[in-house]
Amino acid sequence: MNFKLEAKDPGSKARTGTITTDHGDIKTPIFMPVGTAGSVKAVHQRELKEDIKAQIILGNTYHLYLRPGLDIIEEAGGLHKFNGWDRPILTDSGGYQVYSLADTRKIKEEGVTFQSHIDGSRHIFSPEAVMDIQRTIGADIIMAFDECTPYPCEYDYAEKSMHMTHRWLKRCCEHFDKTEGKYGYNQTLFPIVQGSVYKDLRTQSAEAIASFEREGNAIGGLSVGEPAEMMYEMTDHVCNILPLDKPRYLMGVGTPANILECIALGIDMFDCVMPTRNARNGMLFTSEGIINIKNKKWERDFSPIDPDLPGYVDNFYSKAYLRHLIMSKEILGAQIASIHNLSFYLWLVGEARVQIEAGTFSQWKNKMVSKVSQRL
Ligand code: PRF
Repeated sequence: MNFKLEAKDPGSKARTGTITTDHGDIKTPIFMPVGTAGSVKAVHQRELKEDIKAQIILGNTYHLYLRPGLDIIEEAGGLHKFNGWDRPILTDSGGYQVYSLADTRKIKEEGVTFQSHIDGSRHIFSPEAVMDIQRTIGADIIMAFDECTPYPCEYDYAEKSMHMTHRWLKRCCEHFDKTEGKYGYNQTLFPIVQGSVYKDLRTQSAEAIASFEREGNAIGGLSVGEPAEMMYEMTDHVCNILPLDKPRYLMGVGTPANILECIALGIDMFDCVMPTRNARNGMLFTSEGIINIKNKKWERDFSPIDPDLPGYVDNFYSKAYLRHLIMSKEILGAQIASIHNLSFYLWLVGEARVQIEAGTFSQWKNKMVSKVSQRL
């Protein structure tokens, strides 16, 4: 992997760059659609490429390990071959899903023991096991095994947890560096900064993570229920410590406004289930603001979903028709709404890139933040 910084915004810490992987380039800032079980819910790979213009998607170690299982993914030749997505993939390590989904989990120095939310079977995720699993899944970018602390979190717990995440990172790096990819292309490992909402812990964690000198760095433990201002403050603080010349990935963020604000703080990569999950419930993010398509107001609105977007579904289908589909729980409704929301997210980060290159990002961002946050 390689990262080339390109333009810098004069009025903020926003920047553009290109990440090069063996499965192609990623132009940053970028949003990564979430494909938990190897599929971005309700969206074909062809639509991901041609309509949404996704450059990289995310998969989850926890889900793929439990189902379909590593033997099947390996026999397919890795996740890219299995799901037909030939562009870059990033996998999250399970260091989040195991806390939010698994039953009866126990966190120890060695790793986490848990029971599958699917069939109750017992498993252990250690830093070494999670490296092996992600080698087998075959993602281009793999994540370190961490503990994402909840919010709120007592200082003592956050401190202990952060130190364990650092010790786990050392084990992740040692194991990753002595193993190889199974499918003939390179993989890279990103460590994750933790430290809850405590500035001194965030300083310690960012410095520790930077000292491992990996090819990119991630910020975890945010967007877990804390106020947005606190998330921005922590992100800003950590970005001031992480090296400038490596990509920074803010995990699990966020709303369109969160993404714009964090691009301004120097974040390059984002992922979130929000555009797909909320789409299935009828919440649409558009260039004019947020639409709850179930609202009666849209019943007879035959205008396109979002005429300002270049995509097919945004111009072809009307709000009234999409409302009818969502109200009737038609599968097509989930498909159209998901494609629309992801197209909007990818349009937004692409436009941010254009504005950074033009040196006009800050003014544009301020205007866009209020536009995309309003409820229509
Ligand atoms: N750690 C990991 N994955 C994550 C997070 C984290 O802290 C978050 C936090 N918002 C989302 N996904 N491994």
